[in-house]
Amino acid sequence: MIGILGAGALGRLWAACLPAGRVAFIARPAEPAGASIRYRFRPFNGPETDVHVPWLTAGDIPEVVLVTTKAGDAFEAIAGVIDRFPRQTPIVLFQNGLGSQQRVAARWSDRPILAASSTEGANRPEPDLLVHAGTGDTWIGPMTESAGRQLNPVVELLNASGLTVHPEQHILQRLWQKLVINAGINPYTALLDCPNGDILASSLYLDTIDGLCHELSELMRASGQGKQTPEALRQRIEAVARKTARNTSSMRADVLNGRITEINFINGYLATLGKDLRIQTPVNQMLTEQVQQLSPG
Ligand code: NAD
Ligand code: KPL
Repeated sequence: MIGILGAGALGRLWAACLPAGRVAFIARPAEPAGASIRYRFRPFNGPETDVHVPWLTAGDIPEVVLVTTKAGDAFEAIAGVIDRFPRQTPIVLFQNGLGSQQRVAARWSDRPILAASSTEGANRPEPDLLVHAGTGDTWIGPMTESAGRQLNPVVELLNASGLTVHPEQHILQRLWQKLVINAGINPYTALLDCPNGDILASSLYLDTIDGLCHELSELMRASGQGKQTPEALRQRIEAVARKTARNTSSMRADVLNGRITEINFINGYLATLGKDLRIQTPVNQMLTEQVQQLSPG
């Protein structure tokens, strides 16, 4: 059995793609685990299907736990249920950004904690409909020492989904690469309330992107992520903004739906890291504060 903690868009995507009967959602401690969760699944290609996913029962021991909450919820969600699972159960963190993964790995350093970086796209235009909006790749790698031994078995289990899953020994590097893209696109789309491609002609973006890329370059160098020039980072951000030009970013979608954004784990993480490393991060700080004002909490 594969346990999924967080029955939102990404959790429902994995539950729909993994073989039926092999998956269960994990309820919050105080939540009565009633009837199964039912929803319609619209795959990227092919007809819609109905999906029923049961709740994990007290006697079920999952082979692996996928954590698919938002970054700000992951630590508390895991803390609420982790004592139910044996010490050797691998736990895979699917959160965007950085900060939450390191916090979980530091707290449960004796457990096999892995992190995933995924470019799959899933959303729920209606509560009972899950749309696989874009296919991508998922890289999984170890965050704690004991996770190294579990990497290949976990990747093999998840490959049964038909989604593309790769082992990645240097998962932090992979998460940093995605962080750069999210830091350079998401806050602008949220502040300007526009699709990804439209940020490129805006004065907010044009006035601040070189400063942001300079901060990113300095932070990466000081964090052991190698030397990447601000110009190269800007090119990568702009290539993704053009490729996903008509997309609504996850941060803009969160703001439009009145949800808390993941800004504290994207530009907010970078601003905090800058303070720790004594690197000035005025653009990350400004973007974080402005996006924080757009969402609740
Ligand atoms: P979501 O808001 O749709 O789903 C999160 C779910 O977690 C919600 O159903 C929420 O009720 C649940 N949750 C919160 N606290 C919980 C707790 N204590 N116990 C159990 N469940 C709890 O978010 P999402 O779009 O599925 O994204 C989840 C994470 O995956 C985010 O960090 C996101 O950035 C990342 N991600 C999402 C996608 C995607 O396509 N949706 C792709 C890549 C990465
Ligand atoms: O990952 C994304 C997000 O929206 O969070 C990008 C790459 C910006 C695509 O929309």
